Amino acid sequence: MSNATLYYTTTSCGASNFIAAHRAGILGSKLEAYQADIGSHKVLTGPKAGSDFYAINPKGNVPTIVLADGTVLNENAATLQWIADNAVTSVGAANGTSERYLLQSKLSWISSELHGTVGGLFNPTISAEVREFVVAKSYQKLQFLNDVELADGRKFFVGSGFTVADSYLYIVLSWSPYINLDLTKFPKVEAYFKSISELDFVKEAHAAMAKASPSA
Ligand SMILES: N[C@@H](CCC(=O)N[C@@H](CS)C(=O)NCC(=O)O)C(=O)O
Repeated sequence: MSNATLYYTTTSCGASNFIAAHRAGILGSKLEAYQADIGSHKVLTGPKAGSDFYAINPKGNVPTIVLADGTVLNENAATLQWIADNAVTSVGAANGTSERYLLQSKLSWISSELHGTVGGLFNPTISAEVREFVVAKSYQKLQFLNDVELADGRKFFVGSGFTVADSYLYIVLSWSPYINLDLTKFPKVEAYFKSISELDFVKEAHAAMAKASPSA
């Protein structure tokens, strides 16, 4: 059976799947990874380079994982769990455990509450009034992260080791400077972000994505 294929970009939420798959030890074995351009909606690298990304994923977004049986999987909460279930090095608790349900819950929170809110700030056409509303809502989410989820200074979002929830949360937080969100207001969140960004395998994954870019 052929491998599954991940489509991602180097800075979007798709990158969290690359980082997780790199940590999981499945890139080039169970999962091939190719870049897509989510502006032009073209595939950038790999055997389908130059082709219409909508033909692969009608939503046109990343992450997209095309499974070996042809199933097209989207949505971080699902794609990241596929990576966790196919990992060689663990990036998530086993199915059926309380910790796994917690992982699902946190992935859903990142996707629907945090990513779903801050993502709106990438839109250059929003009015100042709308922007103010979205920034306030984003800060509410980050405050919760700071005061509740990460209040004890934990290094990882779920359990005692790095999971797919960390790769996703880390990437969403990494957008802050580009959308003018001030993470220094949230010291626990800032410390968490710094600590994940300094992990060797996270740095390696960024280097591998840069190397795989067409401009490299
Ligand atoms: N609901 C999706 C959102 C995925 C998403 O927003 N992907 C962005 C990059 S972070 C994208 O590909 N945008 C381009 C597009 O939608 O055309 C999830 O939770 O995974």
